[in-house]
Amino acid sequence: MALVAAGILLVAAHPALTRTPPARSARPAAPRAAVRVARAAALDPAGFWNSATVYFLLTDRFLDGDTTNDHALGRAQDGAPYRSFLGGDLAGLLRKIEAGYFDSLGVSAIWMTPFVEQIHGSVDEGTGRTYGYHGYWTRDWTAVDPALGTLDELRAVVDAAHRRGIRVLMDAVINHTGPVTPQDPVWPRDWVRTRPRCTYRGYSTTVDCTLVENLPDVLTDGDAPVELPPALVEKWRAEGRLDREVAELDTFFRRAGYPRAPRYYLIKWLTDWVRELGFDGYRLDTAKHFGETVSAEIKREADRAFADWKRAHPAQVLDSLPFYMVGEVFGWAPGAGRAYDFGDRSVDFFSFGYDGLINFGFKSEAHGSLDSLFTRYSATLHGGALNGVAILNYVSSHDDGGPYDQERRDPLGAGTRLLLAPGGAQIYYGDELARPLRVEGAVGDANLRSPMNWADLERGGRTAEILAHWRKLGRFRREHPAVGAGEHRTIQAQPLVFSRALETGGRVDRVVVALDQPAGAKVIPVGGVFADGTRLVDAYSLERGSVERGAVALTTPFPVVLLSERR
Ligand SMILES: [Ca+2]
Ligand SMILES: [Ca+2]
Repeated sequence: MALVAAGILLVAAHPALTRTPPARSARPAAPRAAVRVARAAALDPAGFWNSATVYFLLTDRFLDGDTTNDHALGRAQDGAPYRSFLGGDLAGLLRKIEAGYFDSLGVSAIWMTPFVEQIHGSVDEGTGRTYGYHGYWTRDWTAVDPALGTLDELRAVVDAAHRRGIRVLMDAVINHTGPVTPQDPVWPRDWVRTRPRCTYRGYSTTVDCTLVENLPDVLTDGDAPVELPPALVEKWRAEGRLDREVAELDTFFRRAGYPRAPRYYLIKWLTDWVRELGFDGYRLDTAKHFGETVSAEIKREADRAFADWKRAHPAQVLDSLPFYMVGEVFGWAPGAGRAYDFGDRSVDFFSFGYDGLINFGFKSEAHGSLDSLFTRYSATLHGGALNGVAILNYVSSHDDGGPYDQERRDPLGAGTRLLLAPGGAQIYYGDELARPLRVEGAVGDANLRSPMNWADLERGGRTAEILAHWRKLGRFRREHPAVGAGEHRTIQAQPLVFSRALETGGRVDRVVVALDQPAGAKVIPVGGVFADGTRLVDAYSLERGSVERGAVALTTPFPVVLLSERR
């Protein structure tokens, strides 16, 4: 929340990436073995996540798989347009996982909005009556919101994704509780501050304050012990689980030795989901609004929880990739290097538990020259300021009022830019179907959160063509980790032809991509990446060709060519 401001196991398990550094550049061609996947090899987290495609969805807006939970907790659909719970749920998400929707897009990980129990009431922050359909207004960190489904359904989602080699990222909120409403009492004064409001002029006015009016800020900085909030005690007693929750907390504090300060309760509750269900990582919400040392603590406990889950579920462990943490440092972009500048203080979040950060610059930078953008990103990720860490690019998101293409004028170009850029790619649900980002009646961020336009896809036509484009690119990314994690080299500037190469345990994954090509016959220079005589396949058209005199001639109706060695 930012108020301000593998694949299928047998055939497409994610290519293993070892710690071997990527090739500095494409080498002169020589006979070489086909790049094949070895799941068991040690994985380099930055390489994995820079090559990953993360699918981000608002569970409430994705698919309604069970209409019986649509009015859970007595919440009415009486909010402002697109500001009530609208029915989407875990059952719907499960259905799409099992239908292979994510596999067909080459998705490596699903990031769903927070599933924990939200405030029961609603508030108006100036954009109309709003419910916690988005998941960022927690009431109870230990329960699944019944509008989204049950604990069993959540477990089924994670298990089903894992069976397909798809990881699941939990969206974790520690900065604030939900707003106060007539049905949702404020947490005790030793748990939260309710003022001042952040003014975002420096570090303290970004951290030690409430993001907006009536969004209590958890006291994540102090070490003073606090008791459980009475409202939670009453709730858990009514649910018959008070004794168990209290005993678990006692065990946690005894083992860890932490003071009973608010943040450690939250860390216990957040990491329990990892320990119980096997989430593969966190997307940490509002990362710049609580002290960075807190994220390091979260990571330490999450690592422990993930190891516990793996020990208890050996048959479900995908591989040795460690727990992943990607942060929402709103406004950070790779051009800034590792640090985020608060004005009066600069913080290197990568040094505090984050393996990756969301890239808030891509959606603007993608309007410029792709040659320049790709070259710049590759240079910073390979030997530059961001060597060894991950970035997550996006063209639209739930919070970004200035997406790459709000009118969806160029959904194919958006896919090309996002899925071929160096770094991780975040597909925001519906990017691949040109889901409208401006909807009748919606105000502010509600425009970005319209229900998934499955009906457009069922009608076929243009929407199906757009999806086909995203699928080809997404599967190419999954098949070739060099696309996101390899080193970029421009072969020809106009029209753009480039290569990516990634060395993994002595083997090299190489691709050549050509954009803006004419329909019909085309000749693609491969710049010595592939030797003369090498047999290539274009993953976009499935046309085949061989390299002759440093180029391959193809006839395809498409402007995009995605070349790799034929196996
Ligand atoms: Ca439902
Ligand atoms: Ca804060």
